[in-house]
Amino acid sequence: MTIQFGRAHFLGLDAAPEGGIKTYRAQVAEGTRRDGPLRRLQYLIKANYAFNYIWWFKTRSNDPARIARLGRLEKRLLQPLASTRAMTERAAEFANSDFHFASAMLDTALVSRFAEDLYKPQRYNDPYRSNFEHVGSPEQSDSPFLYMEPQALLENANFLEICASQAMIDFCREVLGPRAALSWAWSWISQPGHMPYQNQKWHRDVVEPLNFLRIFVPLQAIGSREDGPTELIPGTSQMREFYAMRRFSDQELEQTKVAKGAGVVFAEPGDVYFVNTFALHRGTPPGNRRAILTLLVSLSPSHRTPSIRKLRLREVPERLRPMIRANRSFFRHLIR
Ligand SMILES: O=C(O)CCC(=O)C(=O)O
Repeated sequence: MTIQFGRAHFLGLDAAPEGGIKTYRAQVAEGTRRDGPLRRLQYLIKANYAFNYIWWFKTRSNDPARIARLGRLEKRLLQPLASTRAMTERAAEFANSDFHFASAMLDTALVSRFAEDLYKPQRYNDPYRSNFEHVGSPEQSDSPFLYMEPQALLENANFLEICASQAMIDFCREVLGPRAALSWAWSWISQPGHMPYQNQKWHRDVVEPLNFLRIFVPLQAIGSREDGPTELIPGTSQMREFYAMRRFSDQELEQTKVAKGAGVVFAEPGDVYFVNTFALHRGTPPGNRRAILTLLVSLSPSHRTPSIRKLRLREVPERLRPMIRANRSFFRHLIR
């Protein structure tokens, strides 16, 4: 249930923030979330705060100059000391180009273990189609996107080990500040043989928190257009055109692509790239199956974050606990 008062929305216990995410009630029914009056109240406060925080600002206007002003204010309020610190060189470069590439940041064996987990027969969904579900192996489906179920992903040991990469966390903190936290993640297989589908059309990620970035972890080598690389027009996050909440065509963006130098990102397993996806970007429809993991890191929670069933530290594999203990704030939405 979602009730609207002007621009504000009230989300009930049976509202799903995105396709494929289980509602509070569904999580309680399947036994993954504990229920009780206090828990309901806590959930409602968090879910309504997170949802309205984004929709209030961003439905009013998505103008990048306005978003940047509000973003600076958010940084100052949430981490007053950090906002006076000088930016590192690579963070300043990221602020200009919306992009940072880190070669061999992750252990390739870890990346391939996680890729195996994504390719194993399981229940897949598609955040763009709330009623879609595929149970089985990827080969048994011709759907354009097969996403790992959010909670299965957020609890996956190999996923958590990837997220615990200190080098990755350090870069997020350089860009966003010490309160940077993992607030959502997606991992999916893009299947060949489809016209550009959903995020394969040019867009900005407009329904995200004010200060955020996304981390892309390719789960296989991406060496040609056939492999389905991410395509980005760098330096467009601040550009005061093309910020309507819609997809854009190649023709509309032709001049901008030439002026700013659009490019595709080729990568090997173990490489990681960080993107301010408020900049114009898209996936490329692949000629071969392509698997990717992407993390949302932000100062404020995303509208999806309150749906996470938090793990206790003792539920996490022992080998990961020291890294998580050392980065409690980064994991605050996932692990208590
Ligand atoms: O698939 C990709 O490489 C890009 C994905 C994307 O554009 C998105 O998730 O917003």
